[in-house]
Amino acid sequence: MVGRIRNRRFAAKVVEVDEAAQLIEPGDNVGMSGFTGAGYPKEVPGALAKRIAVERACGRPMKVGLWTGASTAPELDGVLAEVDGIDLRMPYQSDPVSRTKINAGSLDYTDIHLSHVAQQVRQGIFGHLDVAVVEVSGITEDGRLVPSSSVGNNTTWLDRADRVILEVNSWQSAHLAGMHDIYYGTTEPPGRTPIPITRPADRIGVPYLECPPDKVIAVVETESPDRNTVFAEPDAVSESIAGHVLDFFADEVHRGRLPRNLLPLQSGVGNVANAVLAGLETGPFRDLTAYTEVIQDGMLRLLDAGVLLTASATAFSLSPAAADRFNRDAAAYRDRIVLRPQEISNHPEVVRRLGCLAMNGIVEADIYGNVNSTHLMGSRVQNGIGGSGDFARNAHISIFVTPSVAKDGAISTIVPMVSHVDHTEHDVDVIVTEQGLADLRGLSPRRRAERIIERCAHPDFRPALRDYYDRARRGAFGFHTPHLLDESLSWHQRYVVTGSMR
Ligand code: 0RQ
Repeated sequence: MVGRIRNRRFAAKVVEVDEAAQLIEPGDNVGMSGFTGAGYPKEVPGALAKRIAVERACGRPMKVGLWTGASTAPELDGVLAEVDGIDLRMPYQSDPVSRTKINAGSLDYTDIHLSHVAQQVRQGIFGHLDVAVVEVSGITEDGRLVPSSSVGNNTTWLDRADRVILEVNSWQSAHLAGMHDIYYGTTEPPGRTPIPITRPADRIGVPYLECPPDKVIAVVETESPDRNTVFAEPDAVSESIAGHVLDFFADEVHRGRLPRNLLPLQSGVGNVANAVLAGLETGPFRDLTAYTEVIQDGMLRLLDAGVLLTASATAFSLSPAAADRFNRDAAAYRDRIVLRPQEISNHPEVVRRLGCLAMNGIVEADIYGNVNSTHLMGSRVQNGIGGSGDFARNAHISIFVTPSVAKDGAISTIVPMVSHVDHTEHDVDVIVTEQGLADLRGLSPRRRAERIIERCAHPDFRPALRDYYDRARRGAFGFHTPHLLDESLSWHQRYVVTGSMR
């Protein structure tokens, strides 16, 4: 057989997308593929949303539990949120429609560490998984599935679901075959054995996903691009942040604490994280490696430039232009990129063993080094914790990057007390803004406060932070981590009331 579906048993299951969507029942928990806009099913979610709208019009409200790898795209999260078709969403999202509904209190969202999803699902924490809807880039003659541009939780979905719907997307490069490393060695404790990755590009599994054909209830053929966001071109602020990070790395090398080719890099989502990668392109470091979650434009450019030798991740997160380029040249990247299940790409054991240098974006940090990655003004979720906690807690050095102000200077991202905590002071080694870099390692809380205010705060907010800290040092209940409790969140309250922290 030719084409992307080369197995007769699977080929016999090809149906129109509307027919496939009819096979999902009201109340089902549905595990869908997809991670940061890559490898998500492109057509079944839309057909399901249409069906949900029709059911509602007929007086039969229908919702499904929606589980994925991480964020997807408007064709999945957006359409299903639009028709109020989602009962519970987990573990990460960045969709504007979903975000609005979550923050309006009409959509339940459970935001969990990405490395925890598979084991919690295996334990049944979220209930039973009824259906898996998984995009693949092909099916081999002997019935194995060639994964697409993300792996995410697909092994778990295919393993746990009663029924499986496959989307075979011929837009995805046929040369993805062989790029994946699917590890089937994870078991539940007791009796777990070490994950034998000792270098970022080690391959410890097989290149294909396995799924018993009997479980497959429908196969849908698609030819649709991944829909990723375009990154903003690095601006002066993000270039300056990147410069501080590079100087810090150079100093660590100089002190003999990092090798000349650094340690495996992890870089989070967002424009600033992407800009730091762009900075590495022209920096002094060569022969780098990455053990990370997503391969974004900046990382692909580092591979192209030969600065990065190999990269391990669970997904791509490329702009349309970079995705086109990757699709043209995928064969050339096959030996240098490894895509793994997110349980492995984000595994604490491996992150600690390899000594990853973790760099993640944040919403805000406080003067003692606690970090909020997820909530605006303590109550509105932006995206989710994603993999930042998996890496930050276990990294060799955990770095958080942010511009010092947001919303045209109305908000200071360095605040007296964070309005929500994702990464505690114990997991935060370094904070960087365009103003400077604060290395917090080894410092007591009061010394951390002095360093963060001096090095990271914007000059417009620095005097007010100093004033708060000085008064807290005199009037707090205790002087280990001095706070004025009636004032510590007043900056956020002022923003909520007046539209500015000033
Ligand atoms: O809002 O678009 O309405 O203006 O938040 O901010 O500056 O574009 O930042 O793209 O670097 O993302 C933390 C969201 C930063 C991201 C976050 C407003 C700001 C803007 C976005 P507008 P920017 P970035 C592994 C790593 C958690 C997950 C993670 C993130 C919007 O990095 O989701 O790390 N991280 N995963 O105006 C109010 C503040 C604000 C603020 C920014 N202090 N108060 N609003 N904004 N700071 C990868 C994965 O897990 C997949």
